[in-house]
Amino acid sequence: MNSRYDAERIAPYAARRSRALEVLSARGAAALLLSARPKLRNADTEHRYRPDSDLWRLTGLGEPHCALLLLPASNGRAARSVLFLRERNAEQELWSGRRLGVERAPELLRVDEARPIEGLWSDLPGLLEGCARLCYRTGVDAQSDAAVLEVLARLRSKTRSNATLPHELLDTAPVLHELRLSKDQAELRAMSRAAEITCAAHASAMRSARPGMREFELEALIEYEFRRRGADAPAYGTIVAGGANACILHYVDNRDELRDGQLLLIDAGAEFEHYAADVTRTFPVGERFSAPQRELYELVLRAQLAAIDSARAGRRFDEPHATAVRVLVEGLCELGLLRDSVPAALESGAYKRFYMHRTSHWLGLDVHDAGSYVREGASRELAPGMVLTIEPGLYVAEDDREVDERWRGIGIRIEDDVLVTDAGPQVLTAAAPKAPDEIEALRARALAS
Ligand SMILES: [Mn+2]
Repeated sequence: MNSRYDAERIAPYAARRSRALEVLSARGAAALLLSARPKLRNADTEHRYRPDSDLWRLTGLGEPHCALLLLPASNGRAARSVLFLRERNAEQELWSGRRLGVERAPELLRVDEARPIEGLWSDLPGLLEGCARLCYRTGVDAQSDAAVLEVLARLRSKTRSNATLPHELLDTAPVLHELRLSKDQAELRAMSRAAEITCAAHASAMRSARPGMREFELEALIEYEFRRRGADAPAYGTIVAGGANACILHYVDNRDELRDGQLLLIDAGAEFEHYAADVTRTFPVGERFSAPQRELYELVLRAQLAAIDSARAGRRFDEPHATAVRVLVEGLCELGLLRDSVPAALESGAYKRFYMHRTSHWLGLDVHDAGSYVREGASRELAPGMVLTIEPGLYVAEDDREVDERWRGIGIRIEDDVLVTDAGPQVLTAAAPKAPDEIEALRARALAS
């Protein structure tokens, strides 16, 4: 059998499953996790398959058409995992690729039991007897929602008096998604690799950009670097935005020509073993920043460094954002882009004209990763093992007549991925250059060669 299922690789998935079974047992809840449905791109052509993050995290199985049922300990019976998956089929495998198969799954994935996926909905009622609750995420797939409700209705119609049956449907978020917040060692290894690949790609783009190139040439270069270094895919749509295109936050057209004198904003991250990196760098298309570009760039960088420094265990999740906003507003007032006093601009939110998004989100299997941002109504405390982005920016619209002309059409964002540790914030993506002098030196060398 290939190394995809070797014992060392599978061990962390089995450990996460044990932890999930503990949490579920404490609540008397079973959990049903379904694989992502293959999606059509157009006509009969499918998108490349990307497994569901929850299912992947607890099995390491990337196949479509499978499901994991986690059953809590009850009545002296130990908690257990039942994996439903496709059976092997030589003819089908010839067309669509190898399958793990029902026979090999228990040994290789260390699940307690494996069954054919065709039996999922008919087996479920029997397996759920004895469970008081079912943890299942509604609203993702209507067809599966209907099947789950039917199973629950079928169970309810049973009249045997002493059977415990699921009478409550729990969302996966407060139960299983909380476990995704603090990353284990294997997850951090995958995230560090995603970060490393991403930084190499950004550095390569910084060396390769030339006036006269089209944005998509750099998109292609970035994604080539991702793939050739072993990334699964880009973790999200690559943004390559020259000049004022950087002021469109989710710009993905990537087809304009780059001109000397512009800044180039690249927001791109690799996915490795389905863990994401999320990095933004902004640098001159020519050799140097113009004076106004450099002033705004240094301001965003100051805000970012201060925000990173505040991403510490015990502080609140929203503290990096508050820090970034404070630094940005002070700078905008100093430069004359905001004419209020600092407290007035903070109070009125006038800065949102130039900085309209948040500074951070969780990062992990999903770019905007699972896990709540609040606890008991307040921003939650950061703890070691959590990974978040720190990504302040400034965007001055091309047609903003209220600011001096020299600022118009400048868009800047600087984004890194930060691991909270006992020893303070650890920047996973520090290898992508961001100091302005370093960037200018790199650009000068690149343009001379
Ligand atoms: Mn981000």
